[in-house]
Amino acid sequence: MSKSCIITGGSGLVGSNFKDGIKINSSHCDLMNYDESYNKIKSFNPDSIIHCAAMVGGLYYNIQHPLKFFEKNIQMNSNILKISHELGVKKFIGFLSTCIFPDNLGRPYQETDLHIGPPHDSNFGYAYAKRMLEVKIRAYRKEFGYKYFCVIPTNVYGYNDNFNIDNGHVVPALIHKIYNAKNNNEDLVIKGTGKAKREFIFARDLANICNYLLNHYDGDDSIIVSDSDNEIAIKELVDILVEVSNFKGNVIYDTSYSDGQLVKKTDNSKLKNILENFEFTPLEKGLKKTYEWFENNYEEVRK
Ligand code: NAP
Ligand code: GFB
Repeated sequence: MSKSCIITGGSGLVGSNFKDGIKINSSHCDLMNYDESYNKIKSFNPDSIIHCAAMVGGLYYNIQHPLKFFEKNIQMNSNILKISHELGVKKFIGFLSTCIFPDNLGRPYQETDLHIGPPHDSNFGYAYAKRMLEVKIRAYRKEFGYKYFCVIPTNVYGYNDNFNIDNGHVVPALIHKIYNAKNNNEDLVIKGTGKAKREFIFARDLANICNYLLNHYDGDDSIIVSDSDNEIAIKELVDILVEVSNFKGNVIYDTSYSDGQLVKKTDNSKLKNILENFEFTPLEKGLKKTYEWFENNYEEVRK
């Protein structure tokens, strides 16, 4: 990747897992502030932008803050696209998420399903902000002929995640909880029934796929990025995490918590046609590597 590729959100779970590119975060510029961000990004003279920056959080954080998720993401996305246009940035990747697809579709999601029905209520603020990112990217492409497109990752996990137990996603939240339960000899409490099903992708795999797409994909449409052959129930995820962390205590399911979307299965055939033989990191291996990384970096991780 040429050094003139800027990666916004470069300190986050996805952005930090890119091997090269100029990684920026809010210490370089607040993307909520157009002028500050325009001047900083102009100084790098980018010819491509991989836009990872967003307000991101797990199910329970989304349930609590629909307005904040909507407003912050709408503002950041509008600013970065306007800056890209003003600077004549040739290539741009925007990040959506499989949780923004219509809820209860009854079949695996395809890229063309994005706007055909309302998203799950638990994260409607985030979901509509992301859907407007897709609409805005389409409008810039149509009006100015830019090579801008969106990737639609499923649940991502890996190094440099947000391991905060209250606002993080399920994998980092459970890794942190297991770490605490092991050290304090406590029970491990899982939120919900464990029946919800998810697909997961290792952040390093997602970053490598995006790097390839930036340099080889000339299409206009969005692309689902998932390993859709490996959908598992949260309960199975818990069993793997207990195994790889060698947790020996009790596991309790607190069913007073919502499960969120029960299913968000994807059809990744479009990605598979572009990336024939990509080897996704097996979930057990990725979870073991992430748990060990968390243990070895406990003092510095976001929690
Ligand atoms: P993350 O770990 O929370 O990182 C967010 C990044 O955005 C951080 O580098 C943060 O910088 C930056 N950022 C936030 N607000 C900013 C602001 N006002 N100005 C400048 N930078 C700001 O998020 P992530 O999990 O890597 O997600 C990356 C992208 O993937 C997002 O667009 C997300 O919607 C998408 N995605 C994530 C998942 C998932 O499971 N994590 C799934 C599907 C899609 P600071 O640290 O300086 O605040
Ligand atoms: O990653 P997560 O928080 O978000 O996963 P979603 C929630 C699922 O994990 C639910 C179960 O089925 C929960 O019942 N779970 C069990 C837990 N224990 C815990 C726990 O301690 N913490 C958390 N967080 N979950 C998100 C969207 O949906 O997907 C976001 O809300 C984002 O907008 C993300 O796009 C990728 O997968 O449900």
